Amino acid sequence: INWQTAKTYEDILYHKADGIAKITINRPHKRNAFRPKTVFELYDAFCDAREDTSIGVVLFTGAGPHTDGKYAFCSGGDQSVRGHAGYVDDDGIPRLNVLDLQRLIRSMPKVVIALVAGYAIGGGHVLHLICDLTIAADNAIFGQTGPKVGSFDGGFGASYLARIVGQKKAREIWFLCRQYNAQQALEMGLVNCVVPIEQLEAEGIQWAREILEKSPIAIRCLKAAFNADCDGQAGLQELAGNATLLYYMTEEGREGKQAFLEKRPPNFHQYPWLP
Ligand code: 2NE
Repeated sequence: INWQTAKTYEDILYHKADGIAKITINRPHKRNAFRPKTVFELYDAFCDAREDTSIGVVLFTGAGPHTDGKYAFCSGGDQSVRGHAGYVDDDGIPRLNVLDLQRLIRSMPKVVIALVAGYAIGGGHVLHLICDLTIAADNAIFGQTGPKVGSFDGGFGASYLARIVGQKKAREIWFLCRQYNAQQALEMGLVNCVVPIEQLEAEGIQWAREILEKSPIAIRCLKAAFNADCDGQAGLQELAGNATLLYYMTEEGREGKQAFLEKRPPNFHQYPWLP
């Protein structure tokens, strides 16, 4: 695949090729921990991928290995810039802006695949969790650390985790803060498959290519439907937004707009009340 740089950032890399976007956290010296700037850049790149009609799948990954030979997808919030009310940037304002990023990844109508090599820990674990699919390298390590480091994610990090691995396992993961290897993650349904690390990106590209052969509207409606099951009114808004989009594409929907523009009553009698 011939990756082209889509935009240049400080903390992340952003590439595109053949309908696939690849977004890479590039702070291997911090096990790819995110600071507010990292999250702003990720948000920007994910927005770009969302808006680009040529992109159907986003691969989300972490740069590595670091000079010590270790890999990481992401180790969560950068603890060295954690202030009294969140993670602090040069502007001095404390933030938890990763929550905005979680919602964007979850609601964007493109398939997001996490490619996890090495650590997916803390808020980094929640990021892979939020993705539609996760492909793990055989060296992947998963876990939450919140109660150990004075933090927690009681949003998707708790409730969506419990939807995926079950209540007992989710409570174990958060209460004990243990680490789990790729095989254990596979067994608990936390990842879709495990591949040798050298094969991680190729596997992600293969999955992306298979998805790109499918109907974009079917995939976007399915993603919204899976979300609606968990996301209450926000999930229903997403799903219903797709119904509106499809309605706009019908003659019946267009008749309403056309009649308004032509200053005449709409004629909906030509359309059947289907069973
Ligand atoms: C990831 C893990 C288990 C890796 O351990 P190891 O032994 O392989 O590496 P080491 O030596 O701990 O880390 C290598 C370098 O990366 C930095 C370390 O400080 C170290 O730097 P130097 O000593 O070489 O200068 N580093 C690693 N993770 C970092 C981090 N998150 N922030 C800043 N620097 C980091 C091990 O490193 C680990 O447990 N890391 C911490 C994981 C963690 O607790 N993350 C925060 C959870 S809270 C969160 O993410 C969050 C939330 O709960 C709610 C909302 C938003 C965020």
